[in-house]
Amino acid sequence: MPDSFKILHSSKDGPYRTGILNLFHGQVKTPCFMPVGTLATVKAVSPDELKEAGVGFILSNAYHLYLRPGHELIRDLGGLHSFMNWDRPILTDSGGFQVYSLASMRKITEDGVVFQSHLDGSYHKFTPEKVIAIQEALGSDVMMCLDWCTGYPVERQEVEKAVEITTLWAKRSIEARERRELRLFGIIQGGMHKDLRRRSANELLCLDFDGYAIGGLSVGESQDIMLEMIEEVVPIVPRSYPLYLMGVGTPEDIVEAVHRGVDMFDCVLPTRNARNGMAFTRFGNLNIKNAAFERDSSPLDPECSCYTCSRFSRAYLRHLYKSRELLVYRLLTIHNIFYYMELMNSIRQSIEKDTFMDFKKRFYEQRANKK
Ligand code: PRF
Ligand code: ZN
Repeated sequence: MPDSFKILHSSKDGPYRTGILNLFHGQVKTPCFMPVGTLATVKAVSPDELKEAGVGFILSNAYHLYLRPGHELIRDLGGLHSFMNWDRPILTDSGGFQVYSLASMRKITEDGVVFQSHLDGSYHKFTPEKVIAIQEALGSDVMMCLDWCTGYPVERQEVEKAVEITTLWAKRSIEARERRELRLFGIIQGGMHKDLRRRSANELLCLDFDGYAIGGLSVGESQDIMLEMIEEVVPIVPRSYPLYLMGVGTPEDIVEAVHRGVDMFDCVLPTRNARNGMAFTRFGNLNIKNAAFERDSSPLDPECSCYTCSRFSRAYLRHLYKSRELLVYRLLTIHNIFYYMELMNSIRQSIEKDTFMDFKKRFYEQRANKK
């Protein structure tokens, strides 16, 4: 679908650009970051708080919602947007990664994957067709194909098999889709092998997807290797397609991947780390448990204008955290999400002004300079 992604401004100095994704529930500016709402909720915050923090696009998971409460129940209640009261775009992951990381048993065949639920040990089978049906029942703005995500390190032979099966499943996914108003992305695998990355990308590009994702990264490899794999894929995918790096990452990972041509990201880091007492700031990461904050009346980040930073001190947040008070999870989550949204804003603005390289330099200088 060529009109689902419009490039606004391309850099003359590299493959990075800004753009707009046109989705069923609205438009999203890229490069963008999607906070993770696995169980039809971004943990600890409400949809209104997400909007106030500037969020326009979230990710949810077909695997989890299929197991509980069930995609048919959600469909019968009007779809995922209505169920969770979120009226902006949602991308759902297919379950390829969740089966790989969560299920207690899995057996992959050409037909699909049989796995045991991480909730109650019951047996289930995902096929490419089933996963499309689940995501169409949810009403996801962007659906992801069922894929085979390999770990690291892993035998080359297994990666070859994963690429082959991922392509086979991608073809079946395309044929299975019925709701044309929902977008469908293919997922490039290939582990840490450049030739397999190229093979996977070329095979998927023969199929008619609305966008492409790079999967199988951020599974334990170094940042250098991850970036090399991205550099292998970017020149192959025509620039008219949005490119999504799945499950990445730290602020540094995002800045480097944008520089290399990636448009979309998702990661649990801002939300999960918030619940572990870690705040992202322009001046580096900060652990609210730290004794140094006991009497610190300054906000988490002196330059942040989020709900949390404009009202509460580090000392107060530390006290809440030490007392396991529930409010702290909400306040730290709001701040971290706001930080990620501001990061994406700054990235987009600098690309449009042709000052991304200056932005990048200042980004690293600031993060090395704790306040
Ligand atoms: N495949 C899918 N989802 C994912 C990944 C993948 O490879 C990753 C890799 N880090 C995150 N989420 N389907
Ligand atoms: Zn803040």
